[in-house]
Order: sequence, then C-alpha cells, then structure tokens
Amino acid sequence: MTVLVEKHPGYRQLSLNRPDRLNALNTEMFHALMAALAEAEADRECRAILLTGAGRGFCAGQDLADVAVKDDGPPDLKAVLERYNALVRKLRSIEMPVVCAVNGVAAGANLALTCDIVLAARSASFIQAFSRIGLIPDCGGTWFLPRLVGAARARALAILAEPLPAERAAEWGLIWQAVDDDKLMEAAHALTARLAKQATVGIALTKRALDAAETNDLDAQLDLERDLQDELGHTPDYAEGVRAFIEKRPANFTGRR
Ligand code: LHQ
Repeated sequence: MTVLVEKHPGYRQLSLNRPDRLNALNTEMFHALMAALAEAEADRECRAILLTGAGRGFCAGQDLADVAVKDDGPPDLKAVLERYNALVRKLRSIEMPVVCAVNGVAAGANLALTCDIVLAARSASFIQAFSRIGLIPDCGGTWFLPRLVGAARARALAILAEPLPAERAAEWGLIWQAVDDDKLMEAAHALTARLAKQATVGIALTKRALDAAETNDLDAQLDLERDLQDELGHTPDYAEGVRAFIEKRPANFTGRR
C-alpha cells in the first residue's frame, strides 16, 4: 500500500507510504493518492483531510529511478507531469480543507505547498531539489513559491536548491507553523479535527475565492465574493452559524449544502 488511509471522526489521514524511498512518488502512489482523495470526496462524513508521510521523510519528489534517461532516450516527462498536475488540481479544488503535516524532508515535493494549511516538524526542511537534476520546480512550484515567499526568496530557493528549515519556512510564510517534532501529529490531528467541524462549504468557497484572486482584478473579485456569499447564504451552516451566535452557544455545523 503506497498510501495508507486512516479514518477518524470527520476526517481521513492519508500517509504517503514508501518510507525506504523517503516516500518518493511513483505511478502506483499517484494512483493510490488520487483514489484516496476520490473516496474521501464520496464519503459524506469526511469533511477534512490530513496528508503526511510515513517514516522519517515527507516526500522526496518523483522517484528518480523511474524517470532516468535510458539507452532508448529520455523518459516521457510530459506524461508524468500531466499526472501530477491532475493531483495538484484535485488537492487545490477539493471541497474540504487539506492539512499537510510535513514530518521530515520535503524535497521537490510541492505537494505540501498545494495543501491549505501546512504544519512541519521543526527538524523538517523544504528543498526545491529540481535544479540539482537540471529541472524547474514543478507541481505548481513556480506559481506557489513567489506568491508565498516573494520573488527574491523564490528565485534563490529554486536556483540554489538549499534546504530551508521548517522554522524559517514558517517565518518566511512558506508554511503556517513549525511544531516540535514530538508534537507534530498531535497538533495536526487537533487542527484537522477542528476543521472537520467547521462550515465545510464555506471553507471550500474560501479556497475557491482565494485562488481566483490570483488572477482576478478587484472588480471581478468583488463580483465573485458577492456570488459565493449569496450561495453560502443558502446553506444550513450559515443559518446555524447566525442562530448559534444569537443564542450564545457553539454552532453545530453539518458541512452540507
Ligand atoms: C530516492 C529518492 C528519489 C528515488 C531518496 N527517488 N529514491 C522529476 C522528474 C519527472 C517528472 C516529474 O517531476 C520531477 C520533479 C521532481 O520531483 S524533481 C525532484 C526529485 N527529487 C530529488 O531530487 C530528491 C532526491 N533525494 C535527495 O536529494 C535526498 O534523498 C534527500 C535530500 C531528500 C534526503 O537525503 P538523505 O536524508 O541523506 O537520504 P538518502 O538520500 O540517503 O535517501 C534515503 C533513500 O531514499 C536512499 O536509498 P538507499 O537505497 O540508498 O537507502 C535514496 O536513494 C532514496 N531516495 N529520494 N527522489
């Protein structure tokens, strides 16, 4: 099993599971991850996802043994990237929050940056390893990096491929938080469980609005916010949220449309 799925009340933990390869991605893992995401989406009780890695690493990017240049020519990197692009699009648009717990080195794994809230163990590091093998940051790396850390830092990270320790990654805004190693999973579970009880559709549309803002001008974004807010105004969670506020009690959201 290249991806382990654990069901928790309200959410699922997906663990990349090729620890002897630092969870380097291969075709089997890609399909397992896509299937696990589809199953989570189909489960009405699942309202959040926690993504992490088994063993000492989070993910070492593509399994390089599978894409080495052979005697008969270079591998079909376009086909490989088509697959990963589908994964990035799915993680980005899935209608529930995705928490990433980066438990160890993340090398060429922009999968983590695709997630909505990223926690990392203090001993973990982020390496844009691509330039070490003559490639560019993929899986959205060239899009996420400058938006998260600014142009100067994005360029240096991408070109130098030096490890960025978790704490500095948090200071720079690449991730949400660095957490003591022995507290990482506890913190990640607490956060994901909390998100699983929030207004799921509201979170889904927040994701959509923030992504659209990357290309919209203010006029278009104001229109989008109006339309999404209108949609949310018709959800049971909005009714419950306002009722709970007025009644001075915690809201009991269902995450339903
Ligand atoms: C690995 C890998 C790995 C296979 C560690 N593959 N075995 C590229 C091509 C095609 C299409 C799609 O996109 C891409 C984009 C990319 O993903 S580019 C980035 C590819 N990844 C890398 O360049 C990172 C390669 N790994 C490393 O630089 C190191 O392993 C890091 C810095 C991550 C960790 O170093 P260490 O902690 O010293 O561990 P290690 O190097 O000893 O690795 C442990 C084992 O895992 C080792 O195997 P072994 O049999 O010696 O125990 C590695 O060969 C294996 N491994 N990454 N990507």
